[in-house]
Amino acid sequence: MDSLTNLLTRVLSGDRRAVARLMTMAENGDAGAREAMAKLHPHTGKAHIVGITGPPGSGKSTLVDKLALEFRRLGKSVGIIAVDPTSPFTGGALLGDRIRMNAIALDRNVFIRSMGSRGHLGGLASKTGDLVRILDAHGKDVILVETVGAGQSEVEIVRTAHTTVIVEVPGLGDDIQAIKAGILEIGDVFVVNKADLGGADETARELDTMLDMNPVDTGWRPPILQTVAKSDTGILEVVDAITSHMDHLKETGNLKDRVREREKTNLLELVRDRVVDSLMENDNERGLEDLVDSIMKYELDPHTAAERFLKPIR
Ligand SMILES: Nc1nc2c(ncn2[C@@H]2O[C@H](COP(=O)(O)OP(=O)(O)O)[C@@H](O)[C@H]2O)c(=O)[nH]1
Ligand SMILES: [Mg+2]
Repeated sequence: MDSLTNLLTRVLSGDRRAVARLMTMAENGDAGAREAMAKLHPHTGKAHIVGITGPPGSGKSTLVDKLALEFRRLGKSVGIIAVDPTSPFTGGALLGDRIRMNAIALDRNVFIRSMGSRGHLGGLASKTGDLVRILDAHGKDVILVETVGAGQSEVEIVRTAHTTVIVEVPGLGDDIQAIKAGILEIGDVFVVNKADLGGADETARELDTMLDMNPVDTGWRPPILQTVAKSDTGILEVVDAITSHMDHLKETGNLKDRVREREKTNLLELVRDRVVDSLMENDNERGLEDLVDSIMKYELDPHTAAERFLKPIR
């Protein structure tokens, strides 16, 4: 048995160290990782993938921690992937998350992985997707993916989920309009965390009004729940809502559409990454810089520059 097959066998039989190792390979874009991911594919598709997003400091990690405990109580195994765009670290637990998630870090049925996104020039969503697939094949029932709801890549990550939970905090006031613009459409469950701070009812009402203005045709009206993640209040309701959403997806047949959409997005991102990678090979980095120079000197417009850059593969 070669070492890659051996690694895969270990991942599939629940060996945590093998999982960590394969994740590092996948994050580094290791050649062996691609082959391994291909062999893993038939073993995926069983997990319920849940995206958790919201502004920094809204309590996502705290909530994820509590959700994981609740899912464990229900007998489900849990995978957690925390994508932190502010962190330069990759391939290991961030100190903060490691401390915060200590309660569940000792549970062998929970696997936690943190991922910094700096240094991933694009490709973050597909790399997160690889980690999710590894945990899926590894046999985790529920996979919680935490990401800061800010940029485009975060939205893309969340789109890889079956169920998306949007975490907000009370007292957003006028800001709520701006934040909600792109977030409303992707939220399946809304959580107003830090309800202990007061003003949660009002924030929940505002969200409710905005959801009314954005009617969905899927037949799922996203519930708006209030939690105090810090002290375990309202967690069970969030778990129930997440589970109900999956039930709804299955009953309506929307699950297949979602998965299909996800695979399509993922495939396109992989293609995009490969195209860019192959264009950057053979010292073409220099060519890129030259084109940028030309744009800045108004000798070339961006579209023409893009056309020239693409020439080697046209
Ligand atoms: N008052 C209050 N603080 C909370 C609650 N949940 C989390 N926090 C605190 O908010 C801070 C940020 O939490 P964290 O989970 O790291 O937020 P994240 O950046 O969204 O992952 C921490 O100090 C938490 O202890 C809550 O329900 N109420
Ligand atoms: Mg966090």
